[in-house]
Amino acid sequence: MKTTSIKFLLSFLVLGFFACGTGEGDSAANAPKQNNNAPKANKAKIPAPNFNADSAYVFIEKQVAMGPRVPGTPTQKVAADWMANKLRSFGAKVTVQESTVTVYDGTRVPMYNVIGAYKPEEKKRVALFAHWDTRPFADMDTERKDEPILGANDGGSGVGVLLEIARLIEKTPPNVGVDIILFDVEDYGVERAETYCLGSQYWGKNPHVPGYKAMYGILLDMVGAKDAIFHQEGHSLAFARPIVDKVWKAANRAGYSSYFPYRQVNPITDDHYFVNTLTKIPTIDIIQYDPHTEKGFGAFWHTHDDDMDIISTTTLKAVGQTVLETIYSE
Ligand code: AHN
Ligand code: ZN
Repeated sequence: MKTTSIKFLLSFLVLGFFACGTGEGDSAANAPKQNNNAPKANKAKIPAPNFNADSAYVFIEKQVAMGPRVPGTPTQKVAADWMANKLRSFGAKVTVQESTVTVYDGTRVPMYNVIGAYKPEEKKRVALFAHWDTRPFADMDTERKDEPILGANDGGSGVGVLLEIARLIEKTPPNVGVDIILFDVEDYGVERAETYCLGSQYWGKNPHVPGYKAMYGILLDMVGAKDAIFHQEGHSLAFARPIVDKVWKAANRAGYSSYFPYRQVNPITDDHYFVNTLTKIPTIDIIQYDPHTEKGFGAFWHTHDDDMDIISTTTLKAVGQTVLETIYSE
């Protein structure tokens, strides 16, 4: 009985002390002040480096110069090795995830997902995705429909932007860990959605690090064409609306809001769909898609026009600087 009442009295006194102890004059005033406007992390904010769009452009040129990067052709391995070496040269810890996947017609092809990790021990991470393979046919063209495309934009552009980001991360590391994840065998599909994105489906089921987690993911797909616009895509909004908000705000701060209008478009089956459903990492897709055009994806899409002539350093800059602004504000 006695101890209970003493405990009660003690807790009353303790509560009372904290309830009143908010004045400037009390002993807690010597402790560092909390700034409620500071970013959640108590690390100092590092300004985003300057994205060099000419450098990204050259990374795209290098890929296109290899010819089509089609799964099952000799160029596939050449391109995978080139990307792995590039990431290594920019200080990333590189993993090449190698397997074999079965495409729509039953053909088995090799698959190389190329992954570069920065600060691999850091728990707070951001995953940046792109596909690097190119389509084995030009089914949207009027001629040479059975020949592979060069894929400067569809394949090349996302890799070009992410390699430039890797180059900058080595020089100015952000607070968070970053993984650059380049998926193979995205564009070997026909009609059915599951015939696309075979590299990301493999990675989602077999992450390169067991139990891999990131705070969020950003997929870049067709991010280099002249006059591209990036709308808020349906799956991104359904699975990762706060990340869409975060990235669109970053675009605004970086001065590229005209490339990122606040307009929603229907869901698109892309690598982010499989990342979201298989790993639960909230992941958005920055993808050129305009429902008011004939194809939605630009006129070059899945044709032989997808070459260096349609690539714009202005578009690359808008996307690259926006992604950097997002990462460096963590
Ligand atoms: C489909 O065409 C089903 N999805 C678009 C994904 C894609 C193809 N991205 C680039 N090429
Ligand atoms: Zn494609």
